[in-house]
Amino acid sequence: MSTLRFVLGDQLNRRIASLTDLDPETDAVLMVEVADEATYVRHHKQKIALIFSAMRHFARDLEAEGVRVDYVRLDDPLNTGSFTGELARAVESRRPDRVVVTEPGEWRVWDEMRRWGERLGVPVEIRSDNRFLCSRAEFDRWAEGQRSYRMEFFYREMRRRTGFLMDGDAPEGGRWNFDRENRKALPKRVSPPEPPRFEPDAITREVLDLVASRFDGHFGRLEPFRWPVTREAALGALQDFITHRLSSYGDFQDAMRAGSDFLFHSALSTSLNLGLLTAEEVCVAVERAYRDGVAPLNAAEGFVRQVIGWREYIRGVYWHRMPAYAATNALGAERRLPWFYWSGETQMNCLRDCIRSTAENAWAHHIQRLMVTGNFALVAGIRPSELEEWYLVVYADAYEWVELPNVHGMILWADGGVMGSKPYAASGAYINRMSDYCAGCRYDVRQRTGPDACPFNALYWDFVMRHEDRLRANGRMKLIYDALDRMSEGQRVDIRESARAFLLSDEMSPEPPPENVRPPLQPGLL
Ligand code: FAD
Ligand code: DLZ
Ligand code: SF4
Repeated sequence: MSTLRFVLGDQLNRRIASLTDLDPETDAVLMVEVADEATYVRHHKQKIALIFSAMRHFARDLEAEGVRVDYVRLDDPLNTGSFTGELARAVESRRPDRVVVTEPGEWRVWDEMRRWGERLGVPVEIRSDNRFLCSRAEFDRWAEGQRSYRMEFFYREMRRRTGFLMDGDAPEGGRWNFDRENRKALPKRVSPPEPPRFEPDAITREVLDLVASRFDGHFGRLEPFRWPVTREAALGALQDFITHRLSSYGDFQDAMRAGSDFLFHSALSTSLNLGLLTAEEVCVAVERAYRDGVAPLNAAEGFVRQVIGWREYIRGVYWHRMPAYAATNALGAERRLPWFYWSGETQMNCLRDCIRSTAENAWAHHIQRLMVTGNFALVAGIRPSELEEWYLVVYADAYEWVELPNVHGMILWADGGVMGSKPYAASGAYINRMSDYCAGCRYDVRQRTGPDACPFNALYWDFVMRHEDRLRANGRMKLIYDALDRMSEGQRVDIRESARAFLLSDEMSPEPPPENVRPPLQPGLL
């Protein structure tokens, strides 16, 4: 029986479900670079380069093994530009007995994939994505009957199931979660080591040229390009993290520092989400480092929680709730996304630095995504669909299965609390405590209202007042509403006026300034 095995651009693992029973004698692998995927949102230039380069390297390695690969390049004159069009062409020319594919990471593609068999007149087998430790069906069983979910309970189940950091039936160190230890600000004397840069080889250089010519108007800098594009390089990145950064990962997980883009984070998300690394192997490596005394428990547990907890939970929620999930807007947020999210041109130092790092690296660390760009959008009431598109475009690790629940649920609380018990709203005081941003800012973080006050402050309290009906009854918001109750009516009026003045200011305009003659989405000016 001849099988055509269709491998998508983020399924680059030799053990992916669609390749497990590959027979080089009878089978062929199909991989396609298509315009539809590169432009349905205008992805960051580095993200497109990363995916195309990693795809080409993966195809090369399969060919070296003796596997037949039908690899369609973006500039192939016969390329139809879509997954369905390219699969149809391959079925027409190869006439396989069946097509085998692994389920995709987006509902949009899944919906298309389910129709392939009927449309193309060939049996199509869609296999469960074995890059995840918890399958869609297993998550559905866990979530069944619950109106809202809590990551912490899911995480404990995953610890028991996988055995990571367990001491018999109990969690290693007697506690499931060491998050309390992981909230230190970064002392001035600590200099985080830079993660490795992987210099482009000939394959990557060719892709960089292609992206420069075809996607010049897309957001972000294309070079310097630093990302691992092969499994070998990704394993090197994992080892580098364990040797140089893991031991401080826990302590400084929530810290931020201007101009210091990676701190002690692993920067492994691009490799994990492409399939170059698996969740299991990174956790095995981190647990081994802990058991060998290379890293403390708060670091190892913090990392394992992100991977077998948050990452699997986020994906489970996505598939369990889609497609209805994306359509909710529980807080009725309708403001347009300000232009500065694309240009970086804002006087708010924290946002300027996070958007600069995003433009330069196609990456920002978690607390920047959560407490700066995300928190600002939450308290300013940005429309979920606009912010979701921004996050999907700008990060090299962004695919809808992971981007959407993080933005829609975790940040904007647009799901009304399905995923997280309370919105992650914070004033400037939080950013000041966890970073050095405020010292270099034109705004004053200690002022709550007035033209020089940190905009996060008035926007935060305005948010708390705006959503009082919905949030006051939430036990986790009690201290906040107690503080609001202590404010005088005059203070509340000042807050509302300050927030309103800022929201109407030029900073918040969704359009580029009229004198802006640069191509759109081009933050080379930063
Ligand atoms: P580390 O801090 O080293 O963490 C290790 C790994 O844990 C990450 O590589 C990642 O695979 C996983 N992880 C950690 N937190 C999460 C989370 N909340 N959801 C899923 N996985 C997690 N991550 C993405 O991979 N793609 C996205 O598009 C994405 N969008 C986000 C949007 C928002 C608003 C927020 C708050 C978070 C988002 N995250 C996303 C999660 C997280 O910010 C990134 O995974 C992390 O910054 C990647 O850097 P790292 O590999 O150094 O992570
Ligand atoms: C993101 C992306 C891009 C930019 N280009 C391609 C591509 O040309 N070919 C491909 O197979 N995959 C690409 N991808 C990743 C897909 O968008 C991804 O597989 C789906 O969104 C499902 O996760
Ligand atoms: Fe950001 Fe406010 Fe601090 Fe400026 S003062 S860096 S706007 S938190």
